[in-house]
Amino acid sequence: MYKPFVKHLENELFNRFNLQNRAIPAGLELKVSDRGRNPATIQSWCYQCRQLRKIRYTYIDAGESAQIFNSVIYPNHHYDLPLLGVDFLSFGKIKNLVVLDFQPLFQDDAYQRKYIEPLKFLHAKYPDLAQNLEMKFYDANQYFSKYLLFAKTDAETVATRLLAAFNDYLNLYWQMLDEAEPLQDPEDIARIVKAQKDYDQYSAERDPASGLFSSYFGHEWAERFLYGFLFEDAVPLA
Ligand code: BLA
Repeated sequence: MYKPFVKHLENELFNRFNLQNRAIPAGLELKVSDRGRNPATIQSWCYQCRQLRKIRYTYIDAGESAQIFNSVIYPNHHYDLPLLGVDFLSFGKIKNLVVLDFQPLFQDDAYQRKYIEPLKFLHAKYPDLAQNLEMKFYDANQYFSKYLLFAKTDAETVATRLLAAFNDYLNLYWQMLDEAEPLQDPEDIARIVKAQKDYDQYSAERDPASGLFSSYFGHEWAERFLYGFLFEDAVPLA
């Protein structure tokens, strides 16, 4: 269901950047579940390039029961840009949840004006994908923007509307990256290192997928996947 989105992201990345593989810890890049009736596979890809220090995406294919495409793009530490976050989920073709955002590292006004306000017109362009839903797992005011796309929708909308929105958000993101001025001051760079690390910590601790990973692939694998790959700069709680 979301495989065309993976293809689209890959085409964009390979056409625009000089990608190098970024290692995924052994055993985490591909896993097939031996539990339950439907086989589930989870596969991940990870790259880096001069501008982007970590580009990761993951696809869970559990046939009819679940299709999930999740991705985060982390800019290099000398850019204070938001992270690009993608979470497209379908359960049983009935429940479809799509989230797409420029995930802000900071919430101050200057940052919002620079990196979030430019999203306003895209957000307005896709009202069917911007539903102002309440968040249960995350704090909407922490690492999300007010112009995120966040919708519970139907397969028809996913098939007909989401690719255009995805393409628009990606293009704006590439444009911001192109125009970004690299930070020079080591203190400014250290602030980004910390902000990206804090994002990983926050996300690892709250990830609503943790139970799903455990149920398909086991608790131990799930913890390694969360702390060893998805949010590798997070430290597991004792
Ligand atoms: C929700 N994301 C979810 C849910 C799951 C995942 C299972 C709960 C769906 C439900 O309501 O039943 C799945 N999250 C994943 C997967 C991975 C993951 C498979 O990290 C990793 C492979 N989540 C993100 C990113 C964004 C994001 C990058 O990982 C940003 C766009 C958003 N996911 C997001 C939001 C919700 C969600 C906002 C709703 C959570 C809430 O209500 O608080």
